[in-house]
Amino acid sequence: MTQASTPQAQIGVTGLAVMGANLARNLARNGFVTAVHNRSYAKTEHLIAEHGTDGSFVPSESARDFVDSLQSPRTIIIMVKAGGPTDAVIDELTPLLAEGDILIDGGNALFTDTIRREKALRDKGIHFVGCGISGGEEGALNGPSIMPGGSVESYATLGPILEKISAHVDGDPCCTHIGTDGAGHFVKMVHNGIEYADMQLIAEAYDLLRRGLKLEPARIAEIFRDWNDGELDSYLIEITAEVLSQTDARTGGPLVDVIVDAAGMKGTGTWTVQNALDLAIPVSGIAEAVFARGLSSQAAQRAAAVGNLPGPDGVIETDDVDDFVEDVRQALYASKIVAYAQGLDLIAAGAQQYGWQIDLGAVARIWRGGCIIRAAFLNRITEAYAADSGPEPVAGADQDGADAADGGTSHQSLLLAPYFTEAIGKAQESWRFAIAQATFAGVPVPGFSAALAYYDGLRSARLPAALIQGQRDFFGAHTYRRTDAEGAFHTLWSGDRSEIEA
Ligand code: NBP
Repeated sequence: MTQASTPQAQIGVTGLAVMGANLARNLARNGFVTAVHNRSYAKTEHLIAEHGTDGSFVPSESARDFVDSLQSPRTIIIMVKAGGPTDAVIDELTPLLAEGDILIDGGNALFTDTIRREKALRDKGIHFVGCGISGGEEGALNGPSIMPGGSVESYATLGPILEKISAHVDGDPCCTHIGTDGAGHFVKMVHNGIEYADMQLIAEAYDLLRRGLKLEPARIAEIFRDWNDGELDSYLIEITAEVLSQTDARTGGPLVDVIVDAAGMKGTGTWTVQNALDLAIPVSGIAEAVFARGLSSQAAQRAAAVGNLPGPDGVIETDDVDDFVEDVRQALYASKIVAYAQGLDLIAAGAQQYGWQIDLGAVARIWRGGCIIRAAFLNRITEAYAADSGPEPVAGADQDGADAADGGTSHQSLLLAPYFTEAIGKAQESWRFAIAQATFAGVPVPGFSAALAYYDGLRSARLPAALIQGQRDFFGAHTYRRTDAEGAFHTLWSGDRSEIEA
């Protein structure tokens, strides 16, 4: 530990709760002289007392001393509660900063807040970098996945530091410049949305094995361990096996059986769906995951319905348990591919909407390590975007004409990358069978079903949207386009039913 006399710190962290403290330790362990500050000094003192030997820290009690302890141009990471607290810290620090300084928000900010903050600080000559950081407290300490936005210029200074402290996979850092202003926080938001979908799909697979096949959690843990050796190899599958094999000390039974079945959420999944709705991008896997958490938490409604709403008892009859377990595995894999494809579509649409140049292959690459959705399968996504035959923008796919829905994307689905087309092709018989069995047995699989419905919708040459356009024209004169002529048309429904050009 060193004392603040002359500016000596290379980077600073303000906000020393679990994430900030661990990030500061990570920086110090990687050889950066790290200034540390927190609104209440106790957390700063605690960090220095407990971990001061991790590296070189410069603690400060006041914001001014903290800023003065940093070499110019100053580089400061804010790790406080998102929303008002972030604005409060920015307001406190800004008058103390000089042109060219870099202020990084590593919290889970809403990307539109980041766009606003970046613009306000840019006008003052300060680089504001909204930076998604994933991996929880363990990731922050040992190497997270880092998604910085902000100016290209700021990344020249910041990039080498963040890349050094990030997780590394096959020698590559799990950090890249995502795009300008709010791009990093947008991608982090979608990352969290995909995390929701992935967890829901795993939970549905578990439910089919537990309730459907009546397997014990310890046995299901073994199945998940086995799955983790194959295509599904991922952090979430790995920790699922850990949770399922945990014995409850109080009851001696499986811990999962005594955990209240109401899933919490902090809001980033909801943000993802809200923004997907604004951009008219179907992220049904993420939406179903958010809704399923909502349903799980409706305790009173559920209690009133149990035993009172008729339906099957959830038991799946099968002659061959191993065969059905494999069907569930394939259903999980196919649904997961769809959920990721939808999330990447949303990133592509966000990039289009907000003017970001986002390399989707690089996004998949930096999600391979450090973050909650890290998975072997992300290599396949990176490869798909790198390959000549990978998903390319679709020329002329933008919607136009009569009252087309706003939004949409010209980006081609990941599902059309040969590797994924083949993977889903192989999985789909099992996928359909598992969903059909679940439906007959009364086991809810909203994530699996929504993914399959999306897949079948995407590959349909004709959709019933034609009828919807007819209905809309009938009651609201919204017009429709024809398959055989240019322009917008309206049928005089309450007149002689002739068609006019609108
Ligand atoms: P919290 O989100 O719990 O925030 C606590 C920190 O915010 C403390 O340092 C607190 O200072 C500070 N703070 C508050 Br609250 N109001 C403040 C104000 N008005 N002015 C200055 N400081 C204020 O901390 P966290 O869980 O470490 O998360 C930090 C950020 O990282 C959040 O945005 C979070 O969403 C994000 N994140 C968290 C995780 C995770 O796994 N926890 C993962 C990824 C991202 P005090 O000590 O004086 O009260």
